[in-house]
Amino acid sequence: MPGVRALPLSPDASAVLADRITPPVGSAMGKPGFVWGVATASYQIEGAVREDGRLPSIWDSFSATPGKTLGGDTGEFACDHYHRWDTDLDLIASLGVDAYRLSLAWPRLQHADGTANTAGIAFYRRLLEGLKSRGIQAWVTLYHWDLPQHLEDRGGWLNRDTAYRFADYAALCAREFRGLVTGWMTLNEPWCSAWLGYGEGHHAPGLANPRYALQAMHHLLLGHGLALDALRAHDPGTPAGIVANVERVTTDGDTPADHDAARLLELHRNAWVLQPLLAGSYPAELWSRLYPGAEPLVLDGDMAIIGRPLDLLGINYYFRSNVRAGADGLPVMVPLDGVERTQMGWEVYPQGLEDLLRGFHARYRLPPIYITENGTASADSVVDGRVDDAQRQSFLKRHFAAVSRAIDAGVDLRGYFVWSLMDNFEWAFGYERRFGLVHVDYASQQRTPKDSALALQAFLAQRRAGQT
Ligand code: IFM
Repeated sequence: MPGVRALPLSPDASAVLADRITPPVGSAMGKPGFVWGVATASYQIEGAVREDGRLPSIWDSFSATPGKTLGGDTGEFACDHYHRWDTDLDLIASLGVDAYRLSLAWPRLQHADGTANTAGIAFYRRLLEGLKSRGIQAWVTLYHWDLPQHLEDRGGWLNRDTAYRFADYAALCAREFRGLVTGWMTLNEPWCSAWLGYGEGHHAPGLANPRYALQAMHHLLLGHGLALDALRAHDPGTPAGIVANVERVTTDGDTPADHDAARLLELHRNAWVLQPLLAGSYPAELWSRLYPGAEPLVLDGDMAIIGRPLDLLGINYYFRSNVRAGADGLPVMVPLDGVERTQMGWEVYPQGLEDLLRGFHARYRLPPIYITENGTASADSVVDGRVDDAQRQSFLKRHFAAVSRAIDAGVDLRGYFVWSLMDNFEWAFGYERRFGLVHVDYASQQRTPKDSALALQAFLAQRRAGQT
């Protein structure tokens, strides 16, 4: 593979590496049928932002604004995947995974008047056919944050009309790509779009008002429900759902107020998204306690659209937060000392994933669950052709064990996608933070599988041989 450095490994070395990552012996995760995959997103890897009629997105504008991203990094070139997709697919195939989770760039697929951009469609068709010919399932997210800028210019997710434009785009994708997609996901992490993008301004479009965030969330979820209808109308039979990021929240305080503060923050992180999707209502404490006056405008019938049954729910999990109650009883972040952290500063807390999955299972009627993202960033570098990412291997092994325990406890969990296939544009943190199983040298675009990639490859080979 040009541009990819692969390590020849002896069988002994492979076995050692596999052991560093393997889920517990006998786990459902080691059985045939469990879906193993890797994940990426369009703006984070593609580059080629001005090619073949692609329109500007909110992330082009945001990252080009001084001070918004670390080092002023943008997605202009990223991993140059738009040109290297074929060898990148070979790389994915070489890992031995069953599936690849990717996202489509809305600004590549529709012109500003809503008509189809045939060059963009041709790109994704080549990609999806390339996956199919390699025997790899395509799990496709419609929206991983790259909103066309022209829609933001008309209010973005604050404008109810964006939800309807999203449904039109979903219908186009379903018509064009049906037969090539194993699972559809409407939105990736609406919490991040709404809160980081409209509530805090750390993400595009960079607005900072909780009232905006609650309204943007409502339109995102409405768009999700309308898009589900469109996917089902134009690609019936292919499972469709949504991806939510979730966060474990605990308190090290010992007062009832501390526990209430943890409950409130967890509601803001998780129930804000999951409750409307799975139980048909918003948690009203969002506006009665956390953000007074921020109740969103919800029209008759909206909650029924948002609550359409899901065929699948993607869960993205990374860390836990610790809080205590402030003087007003509201949550205040109190980072714990002496815990293991990643390059992002996030606490490594695998138990949180099991806790959350068991909690959701007890509270909601869940559709089949897929871990659509889990992984870690570390300051990896290539030394003598090798990347020794010991923390990632240990992180993954401990999270696999947590997932396995959740399955044993009765959660219908059917697949796991590592975030990410390769190092990429980590949004406001630019290229410094490395989440990949594969190291990317951005100057040369050389890809070097890290030891975690080799370990995953070795484990999946053992699984195929029935040795897990
Ligand atoms: O890189 C992101 C991804 O785009 C969405 N989920 C979290 C990842 C790590 O921050």
